[in-house]
Amino acid sequence: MSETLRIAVIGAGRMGADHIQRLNTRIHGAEVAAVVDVDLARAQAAIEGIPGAVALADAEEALNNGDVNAVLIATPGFLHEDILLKALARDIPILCEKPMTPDAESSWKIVQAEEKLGRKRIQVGFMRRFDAEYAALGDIIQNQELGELLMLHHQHRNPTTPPGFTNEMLINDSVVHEFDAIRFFTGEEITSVQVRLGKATKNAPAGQHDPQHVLIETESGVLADVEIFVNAKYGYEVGTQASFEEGTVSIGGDKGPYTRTAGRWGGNVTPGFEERFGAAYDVEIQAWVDAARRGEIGGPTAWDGYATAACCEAGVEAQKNGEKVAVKLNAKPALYS
Ligand code: ISE
Repeated sequence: MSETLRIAVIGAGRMGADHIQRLNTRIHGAEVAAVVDVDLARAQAAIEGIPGAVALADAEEALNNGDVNAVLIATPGFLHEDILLKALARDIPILCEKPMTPDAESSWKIVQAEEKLGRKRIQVGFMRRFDAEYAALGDIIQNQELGELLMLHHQHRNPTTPPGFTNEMLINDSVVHEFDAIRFFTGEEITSVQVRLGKATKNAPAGQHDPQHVLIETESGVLADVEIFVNAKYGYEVGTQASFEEGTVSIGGDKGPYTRTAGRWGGNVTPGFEERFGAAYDVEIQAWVDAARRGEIGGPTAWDGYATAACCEAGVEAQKNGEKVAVKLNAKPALYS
C-alpha cells in the first residue's frame, strides 16, 4: 500500500457533505485535505473538526495544491467535465459522482482523455453495485442459479424533488442508476429506450411529468422496465424483481423492525437514498480508496459513465417523441475491455 489519499472533495452539497463525513469517520487510508464549494461558507462549515483540511472556492486551486493527491467530485453533473479533464491532466485518482457528464459527447471526451493517459483513473459513483442485495442478485444472474434471466422490473420512487429538478432529470439524474444496474446485472449494453407518459400526479412541480414508465432492451433481448416516480410522497423506495426461467428474485424490500401494536402492524419507510444506500456508499468509497492506493480503480469505469450517458440521451429523446430510441455507442477502447 502506498501513501494515504489526501482528497479534495469538490462540492459540499447533499452528497459531498455525506462523503466528507464518511471519509472523516469511517474510511481507512484516506483523509479530507480540501473542500471546495462556490459557497465558501458551506466549504468552511464542511471542514469544521477536520484537522489539516482547507476550505476553497475554486476547484483548480485545490487540484494545484501539493497536499492533494486524489479528488472526489460531487458537484452537479454539468460541472464535471472541466474538473475531470484537469484531474486527469494531474494523473491522480478520481471518484466522480454520477452522472459522469450530462451527455454522451462530453462523456466520450472524458473516455478519450483517459485513453490518451493510458490508465484508468476515473471511478464513477454508481453506488448500487456495492449494495449487498444488488451484489447477491448479480451473482444469481451470473451463476444462472435460476436459469437464464428474462426480465427485470424496477421501481424507483423518491419522496420529492429538490428545486430545479427538471423533467429530463427524471432520466439523467434518477433512471441513470437503472441504466447502470441493468448493464451491471446483464453484463450487456442497452440497445434501446422508450418512455411512456401516462396519468400524472398532481404533486409534481410545474414542468415535470411524474411518474414515467421507461422500457429498456439489452443486446440479448432482456426486457427491463422502470417506474420512475420522483414525487411519491410516502418515502424512498428502490426495488427490483428479476424473472428467470426457473423463478423470480426480489430485492429492495423495506427492512425491520416490524412492529405490532395498538391494533396495527408495520414499520418505517426509508426516508431517502442516504439511508437506503448508506452502507453501499461506505463500501464503494473504501473500494475506491483501497484500489487508488494500489494505482487502480475499484468500480465502474469512465466507459460505464459514457455508456449510461448515451442511454440517458436516448431516454430524453424518447421522453419527447414516445418512440423506441436506439442507443448509439462508439467502439469500446481497449483500455476498458
Ligand atoms: C439522486 O441524485 C440519486 O442519485 C438517488 O440515488 C436517486 O434515487 C435520485 O432519484 C436522484 O435524484
